[in-house]
Amino acid sequence: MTHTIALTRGVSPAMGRCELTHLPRVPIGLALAEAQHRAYEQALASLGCEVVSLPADSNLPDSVFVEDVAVVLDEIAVVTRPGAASRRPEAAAVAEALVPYRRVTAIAEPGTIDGGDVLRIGRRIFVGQSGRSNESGIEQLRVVAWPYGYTVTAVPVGGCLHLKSAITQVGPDTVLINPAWVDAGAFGAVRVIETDPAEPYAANGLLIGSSVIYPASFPGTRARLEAAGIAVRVLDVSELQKAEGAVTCCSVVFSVASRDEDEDPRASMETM
Ligand code: CIR
Repeated sequence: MTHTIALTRGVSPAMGRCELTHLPRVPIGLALAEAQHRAYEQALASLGCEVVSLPADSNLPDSVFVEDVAVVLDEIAVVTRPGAASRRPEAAAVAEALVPYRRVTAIAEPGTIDGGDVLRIGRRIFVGQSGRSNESGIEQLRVVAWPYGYTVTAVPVGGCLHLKSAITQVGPDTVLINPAWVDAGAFGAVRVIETDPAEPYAANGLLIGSSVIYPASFPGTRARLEAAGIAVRVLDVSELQKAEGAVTCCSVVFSVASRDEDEDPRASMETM
C-alpha cells in the first residue's frame, strides 16, 4: 500500500519581492495569499494527500513555490539548482525534508533546473529549455534518471516561465496545453486539451488521483476540462498568480509506502 505526500512551504512574508519575468509587479495581499495557500493545502488533504508543510522563510520571497527546488521520482529525489540565483538557498530545507522518503541527490553547478520545467508522464520526463533550465542541468537529470528506466527529453518552450506554464498532465493519458508556447508533438501519443485562446496562462493544473486542482481565473479552459470528463477542484489563487506561480508550483507530490509497510527508508544525501 502506498499513500501520497504533498510537500508544501508557507508563504514568505517577503513574497512581494519575488522574481518576475513576464508579469509587472503589483501589490500582493499577504494575508489573502496565506489564506489561499491554506485552502490549497486543504484541497490536497481532502484529495487524500498527507500534507507535509515546511515553515515560511522571511528571507526567501519565492520559497512557497517548492516545486521548483525538487524533482521526486519513485526511486530518488533530485534537489535542483534553480535558474534564478535568489532561489538557490531554498533548496537546503527541502532537501532535508525529503531525506526520510528518498535517497537525495542534487544538481551541481553549472547546471540549473527549475522543477516547474519538469513534466513526468510515466517513465518519460520532459524538461523545458526555458530561461531557468540549462543543458548541463538537463544532462545531469538524465544521468540520474536513466538507471531507473526514465527517458529525459529536452523540449523547447517560449513565451512563458516554465514548461509546466505551457503543459501539464490532467489525466492518465491527457495533457492540458497552450499550443502557442509548446509543441504538442513533443509529447507523443497523448490526448490533448487546448487552453481557451483567451486564457494563455491556463495550462497549469495539478492532477491528484483523478481530480485536477485548478485556478478559478480560467473559466473557459475549466469548461473544456469538464467537457472532457475531468473532475476539477477550483481554487482562487490570485495572489500566487501575481508572483507568477500557479497550482503545480506550490507542492512536490510523491508516493511513499504506507507506514506499516515502511522498510528502513534510505536516508543519505549525495551530490553529483
Ligand atoms: C519565480 O519567478 O521563480 C517565481 N516568482 C514563480 C515560480 C513559479 N513556479 C512554478 O510555476 N513552478
